[in-house]
Amino acid sequence: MSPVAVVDSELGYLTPEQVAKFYKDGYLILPSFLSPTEVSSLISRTQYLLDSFDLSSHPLTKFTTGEQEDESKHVGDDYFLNSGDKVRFFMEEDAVGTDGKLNRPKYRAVNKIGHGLHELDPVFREVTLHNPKLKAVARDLKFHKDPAILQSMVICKQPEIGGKVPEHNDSTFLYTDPPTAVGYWFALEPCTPTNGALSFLPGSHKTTKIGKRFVRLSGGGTGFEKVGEEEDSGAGAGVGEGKWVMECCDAGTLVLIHGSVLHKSERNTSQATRYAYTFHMIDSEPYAKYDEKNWLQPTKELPFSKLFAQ
Ligand SMILES: O=C(O)CCC(=O)C(=O)O
Repeated sequence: MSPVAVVDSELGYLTPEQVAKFYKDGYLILPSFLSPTEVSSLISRTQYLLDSFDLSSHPLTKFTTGEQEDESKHVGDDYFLNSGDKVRFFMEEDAVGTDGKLNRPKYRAVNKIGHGLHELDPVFREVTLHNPKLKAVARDLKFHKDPAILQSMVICKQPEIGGKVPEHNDSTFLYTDPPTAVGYWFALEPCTPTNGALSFLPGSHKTTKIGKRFVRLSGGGTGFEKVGEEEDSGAGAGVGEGKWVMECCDAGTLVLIHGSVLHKSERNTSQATRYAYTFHMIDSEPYAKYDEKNWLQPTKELPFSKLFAQ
């Protein structure tokens, strides 16, 4: 642990008003959290990764967060399930033709890169695990006692085909008992009404029960499973109609996302990319138990890193 980082992170970053807003709305927008230099180094690194990955050995795995019946066919393969400690590339659905081939250059075809960037890639690692400002935010928020980091990704939201992300909450996908997921989402480019800015249903974290979770199925693949006796009061078409707030923002903005708050983003219909970097924090044992059925599992080689121990 670096002594400088400890001193800086203990200075604090969030005001009491910002902390209160996070707990009231279930999310918080922090403009200019990343400096322009940090943003351009993350964009350059993303472009390097997109240019240099090997398409010839790629299974052309598509990614969707929808709940269509065929979802497990898309995501329930080894390429997805074993990506927690790797840097892998998932394609936009509309970038793969009926012949199974990409219909555009690979750097314009990738929906997201995941899910071990924060551990394995030096540039993403630095901004995630060795960032005094981030430690200060986590300390100020007091959401976690001993936060661990997992499931990092760059979401590319490609021009014209960047798929919509239906309304969901993150604790469904990264279940702990009790639920403790928080998303840290960084805009690397301006987010606008036409390129797929995030939208939120403010306050929904207080009324939404985590009634289902996304699990590895015993017979292989993935699916949704009911949690306890709770009715799932969460995502569904038409939920919260008229009450959603779209949060357009500039590059460098950090958005904190409570694991129970409903959020979504629309398809990118513009000519511009909408790169974002995101990862999640959960609390560690004994404060929360990470579910062994979760799609993403820590490995012996790469357990979840604890933020305050870095
Ligand atoms: O970046 C997006 O469009 C969606 C992100 C999201 O929903 C998430 O990280 O949970």
